[in-house]
Amino acid sequence: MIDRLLRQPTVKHITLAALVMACLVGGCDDGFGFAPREDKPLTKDERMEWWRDARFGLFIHWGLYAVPAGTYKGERIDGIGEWIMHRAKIPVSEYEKFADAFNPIGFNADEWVRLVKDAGMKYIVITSKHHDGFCLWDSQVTKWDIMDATPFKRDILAELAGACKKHKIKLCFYHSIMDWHHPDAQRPFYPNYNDTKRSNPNFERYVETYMKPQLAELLANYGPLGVLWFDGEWIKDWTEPQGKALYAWLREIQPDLIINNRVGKGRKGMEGLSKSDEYAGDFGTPEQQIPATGLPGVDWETCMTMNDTWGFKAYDDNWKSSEDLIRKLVDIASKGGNFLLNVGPTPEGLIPQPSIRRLKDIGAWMAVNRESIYGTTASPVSLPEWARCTAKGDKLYLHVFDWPKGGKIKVDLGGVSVAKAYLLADKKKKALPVTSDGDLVTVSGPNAAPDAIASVIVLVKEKQ
Ligand code: FHN
Repeated sequence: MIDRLLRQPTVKHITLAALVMACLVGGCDDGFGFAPREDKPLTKDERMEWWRDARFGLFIHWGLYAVPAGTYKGERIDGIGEWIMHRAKIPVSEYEKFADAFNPIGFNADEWVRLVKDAGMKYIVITSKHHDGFCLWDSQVTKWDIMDATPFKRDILAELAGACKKHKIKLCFYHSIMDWHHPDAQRPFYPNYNDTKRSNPNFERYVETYMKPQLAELLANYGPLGVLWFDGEWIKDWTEPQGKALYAWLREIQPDLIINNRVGKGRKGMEGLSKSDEYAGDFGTPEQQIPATGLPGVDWETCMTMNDTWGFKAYDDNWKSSEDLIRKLVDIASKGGNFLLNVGPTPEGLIPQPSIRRLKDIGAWMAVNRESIYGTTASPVSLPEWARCTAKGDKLYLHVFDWPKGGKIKVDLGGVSVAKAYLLADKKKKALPVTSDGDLVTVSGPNAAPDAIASVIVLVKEKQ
């Protein structure tokens, strides 16, 4: 029934929302790891709980741009790979040809989700549609999708939804408001698809008869989603009131949904949210950066590439080291944020080997130290460059990046008294000697660093 309605773009979307909601409330099991629906709507804190606990997720930028992989007509195109259509000024009719070559038979949703789980990540955010407008699912409102335009003809999002359900990983969708393919959106702006000064007089039609029906499909057919992660909101035709209305409409359909700040124009300053109700969205999205002191008072998530591109670029070898990525995860957690780390799979459907290696390294560190990341809050103390701290219950987790020779760790805990200290890696929790001199606490650990990247000392606070 919903399917049939979705094929009629003129359907009144309020009715559609009600139908989708009825389906979700009535028919969904909780196999996705979501709490069963309460009669009472969740508070924001309750709704954000799983996300705040998770701290670490995988961003996947995957689409037709993986086919040219950074090269067009023999020329290497500067910039991020998924922008090649714009950067190389590729007309829509030419770009559409990449769909014929998109046949990622190596794609294995189960393997991807296992990799995510083993890396210690709790959620996946995948590009349902990036700026090129191409859809990775079986959309009924366009033929510009995986089923109709490519030889692959498998609903990638459905396969991922199945694997996420099986492995209890939250599935989340990235969705671009800007659309370079749709005639009522930015397509007529060619050769400058990203012209931020131009308007399309038919943009409202794109929103009502294309974007919203597509979002309704995503909410109806892939189980309860964790997050809808919008992007491409900077275009002239998108306004904050539209963002607020879309936010409300989506949460009518899935009340527990979490939505990022780019649903509206909330990407301000350090890409956080205003503490007032000025902007729509639930969390800020600093991109390729970690705010120096976090974003106190708002939820936030740093998204970041492992090399210099989001979408696959065959020759981008500027990889961050595993050490750097693990320390970034710790740094972000110590400032109260989440880390959304990106991979850009190949046109064959494979996650690049350098990304896999890094995810495995992070997973090995997380297997020992995850307690110091999940469910923690920002550091209550400020520490020097060589250390970070996270907090949970009666414990502080002191992450030491540069272990001092001799193993004496001296930190100013601002008056916190320590009842016991031990290495998180030590299953026996053998107490390490602790002395205090005013606010300065000294923990005596082993001479050599227990972990070359980040050794975690658990500091159990004295009961007050
Ligand atoms: O233009 C996009 C870019 O391609 C990528 O998707 C990133 C991820 O956050 N967001 C946009 C730029 O802010």
